[in-house]
Amino acid sequence: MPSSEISGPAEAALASLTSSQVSFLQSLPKAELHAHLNGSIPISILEDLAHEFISSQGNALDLTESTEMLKAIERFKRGHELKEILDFFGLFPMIYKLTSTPDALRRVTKAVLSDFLDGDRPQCTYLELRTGPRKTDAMSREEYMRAVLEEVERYDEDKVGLIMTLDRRTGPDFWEECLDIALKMKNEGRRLLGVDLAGDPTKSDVALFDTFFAEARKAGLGITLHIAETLENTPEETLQLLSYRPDRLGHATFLNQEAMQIVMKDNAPIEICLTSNLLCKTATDLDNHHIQQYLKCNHPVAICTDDTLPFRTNLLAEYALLFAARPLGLGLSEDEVRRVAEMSMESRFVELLKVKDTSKS
Ligand code: 6MZ
Repeated sequence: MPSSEISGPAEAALASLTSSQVSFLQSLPKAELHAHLNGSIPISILEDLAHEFISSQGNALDLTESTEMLKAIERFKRGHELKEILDFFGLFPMIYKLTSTPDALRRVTKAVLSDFLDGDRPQCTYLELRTGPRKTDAMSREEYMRAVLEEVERYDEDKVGLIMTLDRRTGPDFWEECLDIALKMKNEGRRLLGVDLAGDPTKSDVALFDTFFAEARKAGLGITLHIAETLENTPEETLQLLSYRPDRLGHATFLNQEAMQIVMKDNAPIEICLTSNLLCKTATDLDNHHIQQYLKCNHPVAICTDDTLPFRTNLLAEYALLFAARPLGLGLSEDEVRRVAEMSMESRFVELLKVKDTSKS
């Protein structure tokens, strides 16, 4: 993503760095491990899809819908003002309208992969992209996964892998279908590395998913879970999620002491999304961001973007938030930033599952 497309705190941090500091950040091998496909679509591609959608409507054109769509694109360009995290989930129905055919899905997957991995200055060395299999009028959930995997597998396996996301708002019917698809993909040797639980953090009873995660683990898939993302996530829910023995954790913003002790003991890396947390207001500022407590005790973290489209950021700019002097950034030294980047590479599922395999034998 060209830096002109970013805005907000990460852009300010990046703009404050000297060109040699930016080159240093660019030179670091780093892994992006928490990026949602439909939240990472380059704005130009989304805009093209919107125009094509509108012109394909012909006489059936719904003027209100098309106006709303174009207004939403303009808001994406300006950067969204979110009052709270729940506003964020309302952004997706419009995006989903534009990525509901296999062709459109392939096109956005290709663009997202290219945005992270291609060009003179790729955002990352390695990418684990995640997405939830969506059933539409034009494709089944299995066709959805196959379309995304096809694009992922155009790259070498030391560049990119896929994670299947389950939406918390669903239940057994949904996860049973997803489990079948995941096991089929795994048996076929496709590049599905792991599974995730995401979506509106205030919804659902996470105990509904225990069999899904047990079966996924048995099949050799990695597990990452969005956990304790908001204050509304109860300590009981957090402990239930930790009982699935996740290999990594997404956000882990509001862990109480008991949960923190388990996380430290299991040494599960934390996927940290600084701009996402600031804009969704689950962190008030960088000084009070939960990354501080993990860095203090040298607990593994991986810096990630979450959703570059609504959060107007990129991975380089997220690293700038670590490196820039206070108050724009956390003011970490070169050695500290280098170590954080190394931790991201060590937190790839391929590495974590290797370690677990060795410790079993
Ligand atoms: C929880 C999130 C998220 O799967 O359609 N998603 N879930 N917390 C977040 N951080 C603020 N960011 C994205 O990607 C979009 C979907 O990912 C989940 C939401 O369910 C969103 O609908 P895919 O590719």
